[in-house]
Amino acid sequence: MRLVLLGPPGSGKGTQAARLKEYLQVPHVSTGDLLRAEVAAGSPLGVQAKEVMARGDFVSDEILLGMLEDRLARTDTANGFILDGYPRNQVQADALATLLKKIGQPMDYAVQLEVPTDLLVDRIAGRAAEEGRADDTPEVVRNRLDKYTSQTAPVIDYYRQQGQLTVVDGVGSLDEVFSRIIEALSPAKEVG
Ligand code: B4P
Repeated sequence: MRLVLLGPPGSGKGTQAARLKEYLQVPHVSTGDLLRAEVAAGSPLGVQAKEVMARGDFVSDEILLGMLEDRLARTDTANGFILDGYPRNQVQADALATLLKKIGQPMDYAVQLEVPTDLLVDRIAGRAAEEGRADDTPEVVRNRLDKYTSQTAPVIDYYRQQGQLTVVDGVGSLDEVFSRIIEALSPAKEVG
């Protein structure tokens, strides 16, 4: 199964992708995690990405596409993948469509996790207290939410128009949200 998880920062994309990975037995491809690994390794790309991420801005479309192409070229994605954090704007959505066509891996679902903004802010504040991520400070979170509204939210309409969008209520316990996603995907899972 090839699945894209969409939703604002704090909507539970990474959290649910970690569970879906076990359930669907396909890798979780998080562009945020790929970038954080580059930052941790101190690679030239990581050095470039570090400041951009700390501001809550988007890293360049060109860098992201290169990273994604490399990741999806790995053999573990042969039976599918869960893509989390990409696309974040229309340029990336178009690039993804072209890439998936090129590698002959059509997307099955775009799942949007819907969560009200005040809850997103609470969740991220909780993570900030636990993990101390550089981009989880209140000011940076505001910027990330603004970027989501102006650049990522329109991508949701694009998937809706393509007939690929499934909207899932992201409010509730981790188990509740997970069950809703599985339910939304079940016809595709049965088909295989
Ligand atoms: P990401 O790593 O994608 O960060 P995110 O949007 O906050 O989502 P994440 O998956 O981590 O959080 P989740 O909602 O699961 O991106 C980080 C940065 O990388 C971006 O700002 C950007 O700079 C860069 N970047 C990444 N992709 C890019 C791209 N394509 N183009 C350009 N730049 C890119 O969880 C958040 C918190 O909520 C957690 O603490 C979790 O425990 C909690 N939570 C989740 N579900 C819950 C629930 N049901 N109830 C209560 N709490 C819950």
